[in-house]
Amino acid sequence: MRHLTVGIAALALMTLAASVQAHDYKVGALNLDHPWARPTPPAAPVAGGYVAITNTGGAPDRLLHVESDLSTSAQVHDSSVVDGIARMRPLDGGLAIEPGQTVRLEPGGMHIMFMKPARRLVEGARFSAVLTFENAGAVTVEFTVQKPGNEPPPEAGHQGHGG
Ligand SMILES: [Cu+2]
Repeated sequence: MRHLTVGIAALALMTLAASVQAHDYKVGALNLDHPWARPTPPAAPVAGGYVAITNTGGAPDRLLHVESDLSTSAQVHDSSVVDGIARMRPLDGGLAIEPGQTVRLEPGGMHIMFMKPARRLVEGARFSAVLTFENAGAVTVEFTVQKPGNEPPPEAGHQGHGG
């Protein structure tokens, strides 16, 4: 019994250690790798959230909406640079993830935009959000607040093939 308790404590510690590094989630045929958000200045009007979503199934899926206690409204945005000016717009109809595809939400590209965040995001903090997909359903994930460029290295064998 004592041995079992120690084992569980060790497991809990290992889980804790892993949680400050990469973290990922599965829902249906989707893998969500390392949700993270940028630290924000005080009273920032928006906060950007990022995650890589891989569709391991045989049917397309789409991210329909995002809810979080961080903000009353969150949207999926696409970014583009037009005449040297970065612009973003909400993705109509959600974010499609085709079978076998990994869609990376990252700075300068598509992202989740938390509107009017209720609090400042400081490095090392976490917040949760519910991502709802058309087929896979809803999944609660934790976003880690970190500076861009601090992402853990991609797992071996998970790198893209260029393009
Ligand atoms: Cu945006």
